[in-house]
Amino acid sequence: MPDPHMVSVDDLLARVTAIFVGCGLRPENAQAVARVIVAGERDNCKSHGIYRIEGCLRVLAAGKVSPDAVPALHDSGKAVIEVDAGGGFSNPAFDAAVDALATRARETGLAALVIRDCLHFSALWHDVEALAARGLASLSMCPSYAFVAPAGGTEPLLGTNPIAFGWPRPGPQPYVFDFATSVAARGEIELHRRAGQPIPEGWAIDGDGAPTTDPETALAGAMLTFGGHKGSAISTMIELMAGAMLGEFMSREALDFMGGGGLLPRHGALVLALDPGTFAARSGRDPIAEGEKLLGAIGAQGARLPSARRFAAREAALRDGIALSDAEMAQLARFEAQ
Ligand code: NDP
Ligand code: PYC
Repeated sequence: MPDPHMVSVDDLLARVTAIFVGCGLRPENAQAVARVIVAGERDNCKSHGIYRIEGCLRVLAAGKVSPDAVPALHDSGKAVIEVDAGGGFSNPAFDAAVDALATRARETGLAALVIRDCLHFSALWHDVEALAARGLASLSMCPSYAFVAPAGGTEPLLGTNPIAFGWPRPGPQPYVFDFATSVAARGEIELHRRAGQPIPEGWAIDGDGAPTTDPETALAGAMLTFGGHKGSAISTMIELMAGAMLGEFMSREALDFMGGGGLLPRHGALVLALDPGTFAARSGRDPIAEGEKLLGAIGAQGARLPSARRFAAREAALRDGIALSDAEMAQLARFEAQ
């Protein structure tokens, strides 16, 4: 990047929060959405960083998200806790429920959070990191829009359906992986399109089912699942668990409801939280220490752990600031002037 502009994490957070407040979001909602976007930029996850502001503003302008939704927590004392996002963004709903979820998981060993009726655009590592910081293992997943063909098919039917896993470790950096079940997130293809760059082979097919490296053709055709039939099955599981099982939209329905993929998708999300201490209690072994043996052995082979790149980017950003290009600075200024 030629001569990037260095912006501190706190300054970027203040600016992005102000953009959303200026667009009418309730301050708590603006803060929650800005936090996850700035965290993405800080960790150099460009596909879910400040590039997402535009999509959030578009859905706000279209009146398809409730700016002042107040998340409503429904806790009947059972293992499953629900939070109704009320047609608002998912992030404030998660923030409103995470402590209740963690408390229930510690009480019972295993608890689930159902997020209902939310606009979802964000990376999921944010959720599982929050639970790892509370000493819990977790899985987070949600459907998306039907942009992805099932393995062996050619028509978009599944979402890019992300799944994230978090495992607590001694120290501030948990074990976390987080990925789309498509080969790449749709945001990555969109960023290639904007940069005028071809996408790698194997990411997508055109309308006739032929492989394509043209981002425009890929966005109009169908994306492919990672790992062929294996990613296809995991993506299907996410449709069933975080869509059908919750009584919320699956990716096909989300696309039909919004009348196309131009706006952020509205659906539900599922977060499972597990207390390792409860599961291991009768074994007499310390699950975190046992986990460290494996994670250490992976590192000893010279293999990197998922999120290691992200944590390194985070450290650099907290120390030196976030590097933004001229185009990104200009875009921020445009949003601020709106
Ligand atoms: P990536 O392929 O960029 O990364 C997937 C995971 O693999 C990350 O945890 C990454 O860690 C890790 N990883 C990458 N390379 C290696 C390696 N060589 N060795 C070990 N680990 C590695 O993710 P995707 O493009 O699939 O997804 C990007 C984001 O998009 C996710 O955060 C996801 O939640 C989000 N998303 C959200 C959707 C939604 O509906 N809200 C839909 C689809 C995606 P690291 O980051 O450190 O490289
Ligand atoms: O990048 O695939 C994606 C995506 C869809 C919804 C949010 N992110």
